[in-house]
Amino acid sequence: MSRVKSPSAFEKLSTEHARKQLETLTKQLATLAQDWKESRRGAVLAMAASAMLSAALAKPQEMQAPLNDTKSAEVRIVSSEFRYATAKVWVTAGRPVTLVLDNSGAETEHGIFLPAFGFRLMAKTGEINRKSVVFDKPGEYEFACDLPGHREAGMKGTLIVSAP
Ligand SMILES: [Cu+2]
Repeated sequence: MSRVKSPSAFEKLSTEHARKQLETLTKQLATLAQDWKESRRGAVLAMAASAMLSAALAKPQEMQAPLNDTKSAEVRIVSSEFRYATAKVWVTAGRPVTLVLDNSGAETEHGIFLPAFGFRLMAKTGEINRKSVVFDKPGEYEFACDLPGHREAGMKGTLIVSAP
């Protein structure tokens, strides 16, 4: 008997993973069915259940894909009044990076302005916007929200571009 690691071994793992998820979901479905009997929100619950089921069935296939070897790194910056949750951002010079401005929890429009690179990314209330960019000069640069008063209120951070 050979003990070669074959794709089928991996498939087995995936199948087992799917089965476990299905078991959990079956239990959840049973609970939902019970709820359905007791409530008038049956349709909503059934929809939620089928959404969970298809999500579970989709998972094992995702597992078979190689781990995401991102070519363009993504940096997420969450903005609120009046700060960035990520006030220090590290990137590598010469490599494409996608800056994601997550303004989904903010009460007003915010932005990221990097005067050194003439880079600007804005997001309205509730929006998540992204922009890909290559920073080619190593160094430390300030970024800030340049809407009136925001930078002064503390909406600023540092972009550190390291040499490759
Ligand atoms: Cu702002």
